[in-house]
Amino acid sequence: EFDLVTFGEPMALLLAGGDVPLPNARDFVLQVAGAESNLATGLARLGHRVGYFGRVGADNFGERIRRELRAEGIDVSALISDPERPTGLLIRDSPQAAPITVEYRRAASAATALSPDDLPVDLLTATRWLHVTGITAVLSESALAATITAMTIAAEAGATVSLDPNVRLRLAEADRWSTIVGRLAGYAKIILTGRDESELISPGIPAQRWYADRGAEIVVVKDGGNGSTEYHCATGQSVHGGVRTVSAVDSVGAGDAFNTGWISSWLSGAATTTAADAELRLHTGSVVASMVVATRGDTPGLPNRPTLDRVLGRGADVDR
Ligand code: KDG
Repeated sequence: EFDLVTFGEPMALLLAGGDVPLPNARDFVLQVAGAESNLATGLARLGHRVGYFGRVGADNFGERIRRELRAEGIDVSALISDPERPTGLLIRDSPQAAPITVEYRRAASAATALSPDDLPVDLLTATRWLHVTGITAVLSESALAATITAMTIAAEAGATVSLDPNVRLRLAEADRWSTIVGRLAGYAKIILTGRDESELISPGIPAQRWYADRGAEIVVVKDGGNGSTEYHCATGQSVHGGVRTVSAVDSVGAGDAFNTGWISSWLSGAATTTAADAELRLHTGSVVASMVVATRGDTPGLPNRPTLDRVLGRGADVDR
């Protein structure tokens, strides 16, 4: 019934307006953030059937997140509203002449209480694909247990399971990330990771080797402006993809956008380890990422299907 199911902590994002650094910001734009909800949004916009669950507070931001995700066409029937804990909050800027600053207000948030009891087994057993990130697993012991249980249920029901570590050092130290991602990796067939975070997770060991040792079949390493490389563990072959260069205004969300294009490509038929399929997946990932970094916020740049098709050269430059 679903092309992809994913889960995590959806947050209200207060994004400082314009080029202003956070302490000077006077106006903020409200958006929805969260690595997994970004992926859910991206895939739903591309026409895939998507289910998303997790926890928000029974509060105003929680209501807003639920409405926004539902409006994207995502099934949020299993998203829990917690009357006792607040919705997670992310506050950040996107200045053009300084590094981005992120502040979290997510300690003891609703999502930290995620537990195996919250898992919607009906969704997890009715999906072609389950995507998880390390972020959810580092939120709490119960969220880690929920993540592993969800991966097990979906894999047993025949879903392809993918993992993006998505290391955020604000949430845990590198050692803890390495331990937790190592545990999750044993349940995932496909790894979508960033080059920098791989150096934190497996210092001195190439990501493709570290994850292959833990059972991965495909490891995709995203390396920003240097492009991305897909490693096929069984054969030792790799395929490199370039980047689509645009003038970037906000790099946050690039990884989720890449995953959106890569996974969408697979779900739409490019699902083998041939070089042609790998090239199409990497190219689609880089195109979606380029569209997101050219806009402020995590999701406003995520395209719908006709727009993506045109950027991929399957339509007119101008739709008029
Ligand atoms: O991947 C983009 C994310 O960094 C953002 O949406 C927030 O999930 C998030 C996090 O935990 O930092």
